[in-house]
Amino acid sequence: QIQIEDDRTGLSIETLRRAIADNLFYIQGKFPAIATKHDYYMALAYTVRDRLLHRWLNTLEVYLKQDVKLVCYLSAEYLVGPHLVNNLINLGIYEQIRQAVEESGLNLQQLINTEEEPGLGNGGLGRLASCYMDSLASLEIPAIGYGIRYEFGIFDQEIKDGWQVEITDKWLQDGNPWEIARPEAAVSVKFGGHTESYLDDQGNYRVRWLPEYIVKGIPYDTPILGYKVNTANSMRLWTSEACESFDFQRFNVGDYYGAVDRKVFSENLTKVLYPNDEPIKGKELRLQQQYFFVSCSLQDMIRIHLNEGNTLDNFAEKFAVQLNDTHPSIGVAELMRLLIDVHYYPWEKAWEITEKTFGFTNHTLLPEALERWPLGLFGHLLPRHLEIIYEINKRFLDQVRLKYPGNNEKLSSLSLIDERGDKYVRMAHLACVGSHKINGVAQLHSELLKKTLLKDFYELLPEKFTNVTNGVTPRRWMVVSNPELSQLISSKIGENWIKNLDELRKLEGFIDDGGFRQQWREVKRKVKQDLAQYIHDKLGIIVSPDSLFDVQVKRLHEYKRQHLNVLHIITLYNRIKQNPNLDITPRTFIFGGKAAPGYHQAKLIIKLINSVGDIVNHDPEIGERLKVVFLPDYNVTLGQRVYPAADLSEQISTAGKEASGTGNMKFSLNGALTIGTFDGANIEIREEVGEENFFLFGLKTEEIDQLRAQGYNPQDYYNSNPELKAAIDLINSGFFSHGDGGLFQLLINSLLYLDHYLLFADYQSYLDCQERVSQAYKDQEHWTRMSILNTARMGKFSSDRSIREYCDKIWNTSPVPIQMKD
Ligand code: 26Q
Repeated sequence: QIQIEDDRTGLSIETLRRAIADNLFYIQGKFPAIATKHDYYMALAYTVRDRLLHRWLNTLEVYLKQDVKLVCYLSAEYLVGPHLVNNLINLGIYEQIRQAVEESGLNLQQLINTEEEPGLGNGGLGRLASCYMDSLASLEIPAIGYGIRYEFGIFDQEIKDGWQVEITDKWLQDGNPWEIARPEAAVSVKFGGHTESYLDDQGNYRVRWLPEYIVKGIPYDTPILGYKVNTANSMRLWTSEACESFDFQRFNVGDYYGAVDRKVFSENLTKVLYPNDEPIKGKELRLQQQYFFVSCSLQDMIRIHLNEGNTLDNFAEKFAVQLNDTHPSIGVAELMRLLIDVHYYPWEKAWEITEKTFGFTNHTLLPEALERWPLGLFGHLLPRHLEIIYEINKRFLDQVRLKYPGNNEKLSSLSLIDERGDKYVRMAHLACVGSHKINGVAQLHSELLKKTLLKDFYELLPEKFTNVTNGVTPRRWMVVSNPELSQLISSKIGENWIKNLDELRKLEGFIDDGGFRQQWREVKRKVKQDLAQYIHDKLGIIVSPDSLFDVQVKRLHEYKRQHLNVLHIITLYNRIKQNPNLDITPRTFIFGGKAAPGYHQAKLIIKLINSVGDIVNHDPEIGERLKVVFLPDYNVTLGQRVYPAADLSEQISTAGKEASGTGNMKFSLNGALTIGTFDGANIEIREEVGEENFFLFGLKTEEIDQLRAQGYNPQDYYNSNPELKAAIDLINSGFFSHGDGGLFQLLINSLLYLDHYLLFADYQSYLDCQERVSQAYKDQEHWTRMSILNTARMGKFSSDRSIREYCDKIWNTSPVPIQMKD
């Protein structure tokens, strides 16, 4: 019998080759002689998408028919990373496609590198959302990831004269083959105006909201395929458009400009991602974005639910809605509004549904990072929601009064409204009251939440609190990004570790095998060589793959202390200058990360890194011993190059400041050792890999509290530590800034006189620890053992484990396997 493969689903090399040629012709409208790399990328992307669509539609059909419980992840950010290579891996067709592409005379890696990554997030929180989408699909959990389709994502970073320059991210300009618009599922979102009450036919008291304007939300769906399963969930991102009903011809005769203003407003709503990874004060557009995508998403859920013939009575049994930080927390008031004003539920019933529906994940301990909105702004934009929040607050504070009679302190500290000065709506309080579970993102973080930031809530509602330690997907962060190491691992223990990361433990059985350790080192050297090549191509800096690659990549923030790392570099520099024959372990210091455009201190740290690099890299006396590299435009794609090549992972935040960190997990998974503080998930990583395989330094949270209570004076450290003083003085002298001693003054003064993040207090401990690292690196056999053990013991930090915990502790959902029909 002759089998003819379908061009859209077939997997033979010949069929794939033909499909690519076909798409080039019929979708890109090109023939090979005039096709660009990008044309070929698109042709290939559509070829892969066809093979995915099959699974996607099947999945949606099963969800519909079986009326399953859906996890709805609400996140203002997704840092997806490139789709093509991830889909090839998850479909299990990388090898076939590679051959088909090669038979077409092309290079797969080149085409993969052509993809513009969707940068729809700032950093950790957005990337976590994408790791969770991968795990949800891989674990066959029905889910939708709701968010915003920003036309411009996180800016592209260039470095000019050592300074960060921001460039608009035009990720959509060449088209996006991975999304499908669903204009038929558009919804309307109201803003502004006022409310009025009325009595309905039965004499019930009702409220209606008469908005000032209405915006249309159009969903764009992107399939998120699980690893070697048939489940493909959707990421549904909303774009705003002007509403036809506000068409200027019909409604605004004579007010042409006013009508155009409204159209421009509507189209601006989802234009750009705010490039800040902490709240910005009073930016109305940001609140508009948050409300817009949350309202679209909740309306979408309700439509899906009612379409399946349900009533909203069992909404909470069919939807588990997770709030990724407070950014979507307006959802609590919005679901109440939809239930009460639109679907006529009584308050009590609506509240019961709402509280059961939502879960809230907190990602910070910094009080200044708590989202609050000025009452005036809030009430102007969302008048009905403010009324609802007042009512929620009134009922909540009644409960508080019962528990703490006569305690006004408690009332004021728990209230949803901050009334200590200017008035604000406290979004974290709204999220806490409106959710049945509240979780932190690492053990320490969840404990500190209960003791500090949300102490009063914990006392009142202890049963709501839980922890789910973050995780990362081993598909993107190992199989996709480090194929060499993945293959070595699979050659020893098979491929099951990719789905069940705990199986990496089996590597411990090979630890005494010198041949295996040799192979491990060879892989590490090869990926270091690749990164060295990249550094040379991009920056013209020559670095040796035999030096210790000491890496810190993450957003720039004072609490993350990139400048502590710089103080170490300068100290080593000074030591060599004092003793030119010093025998030290050669190091390549690699930095990467973006600073929020308005965060001057962070931008100054970037300049400092580059300035120190300029001097150190060109000093003949230093030679090959120290190199400093700042990689511009750190993003997911670049992360995929960097994590595999690291020997040492810098996780040096002030204890108690980093909620979890997730880069720390990616490094360790790829066999880097960590130098880190007692902070976030570092603690759990150390617990897993063993303290002898982790370089711990610095003050712990309680010690920091004590020190602060005594009165911390950074100058004591400066005056009593000659090496610290020398490093600071050298910066101040203008040595790194062509004699301009003032350039870094703001940074230096903030250390000398305030040092909020205790760099000086941790400096000596950090230096001593780095010395232990250097010594350890000299014994390559021992270092390799530690490296292997780091990888072998990372099982816990798979996002699959995190998602299972969310399913059990918070969402009450279980897998729904998808069978393929022919
Ligand atoms: C809020 C309001 C207005 C404008 C911006 C924001 C905003 C945007 C992004 C506030 C915070 C963020 C991002 C926060 C973030 O990335 N937090 C990190 O989350 C990771 C995942 O849990 C943790 O590992 C990190 O420790 C935490 O810093």
